Amino acid sequence: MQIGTTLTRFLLDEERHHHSATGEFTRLMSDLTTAIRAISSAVNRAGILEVRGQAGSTNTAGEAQQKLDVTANDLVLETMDPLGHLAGMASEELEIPYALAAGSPRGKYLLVFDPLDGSSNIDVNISVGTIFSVLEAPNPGSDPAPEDFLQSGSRQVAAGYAVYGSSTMLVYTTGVGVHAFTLDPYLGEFLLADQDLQIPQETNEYAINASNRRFWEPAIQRYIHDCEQGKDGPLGEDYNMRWVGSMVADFHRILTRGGVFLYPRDLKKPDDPGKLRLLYEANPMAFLAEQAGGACTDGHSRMLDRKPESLHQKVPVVIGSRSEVERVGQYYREYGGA
Ligand code: P6P
Repeated sequence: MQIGTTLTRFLLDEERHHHSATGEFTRLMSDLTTAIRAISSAVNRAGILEVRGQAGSTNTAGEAQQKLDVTANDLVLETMDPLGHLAGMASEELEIPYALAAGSPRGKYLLVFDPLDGSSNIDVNISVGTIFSVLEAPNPGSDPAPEDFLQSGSRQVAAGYAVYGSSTMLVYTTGVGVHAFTLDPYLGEFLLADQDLQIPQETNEYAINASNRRFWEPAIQRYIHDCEQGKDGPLGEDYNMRWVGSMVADFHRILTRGGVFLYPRDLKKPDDPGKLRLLYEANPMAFLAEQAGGACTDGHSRMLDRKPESLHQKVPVVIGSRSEVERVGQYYREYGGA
């Protein structure tokens, strides 16, 4: 039986692409996968460990926290804190950045993460995920200021996600392609599944929460109408729709077989620019999408160019096959950006 390429081996080989590599990032990723393996175990035993259901608290967006949101968050914080790779962390589940324990060495990176995206799906056994983004700390070795996290997505050192589905997979990029690994629960190792993943340029599949239709801006209304017209409309072929309600699951499908995911600004909450967060959802997924030949915008401009204004800032998201993302952008321009 061939064991294949372990994530650890792949990371060590990948170091060669980064001439200034000190091995620090490799150790960070290796330790982060320890937390991910622990989250995978908790998710897979949710019904047994009685960690399903709501925690009775809310997150930064006022959304009810699931017990597993808190468990996953704590697993990342507790695993990563003492290891010395990070100067600080920020999480969807924490209002302000997490300050490392007094005795923990400060490292050169910042970790920003959504510990359990799509967690409302836990109780119905639908795939959820962990999303992470790694940035360089402006002042390595010391505690970061809150504004140190507010870096454009183009400055990410690495980004990735774990998807807890029929199998647990880890997908990440350091800017040298997108690579996917499957957790072998018996070995306890992530094994290389796909190297240099590419999002098919052409697709006929879209993902959007269609119940918000009446709140969409005209450009989105027009694009989705095109998709629904299928071969009778400008797209010239029938389209299919999927909506998991878990961005990681929807994005993983798009990364694997193409498609476009849209969570646009909608007028249901006119003061909200969107639902998804820039720093720990849109930016990491945008880095992956671009590295896989796809694209990600806020409808108007490249996501990775946006300068974050706050830690939990929300943005509209259009991500996936480049031709579809560009078509949406064209419609926004035709409608004068509305
Ligand atoms: P809706 C999960 O709560 C999430 O942040 C994304 O993972 C997902 O794509 C989206 O929200 C689902 O939103 O409005 O369809 O429930």
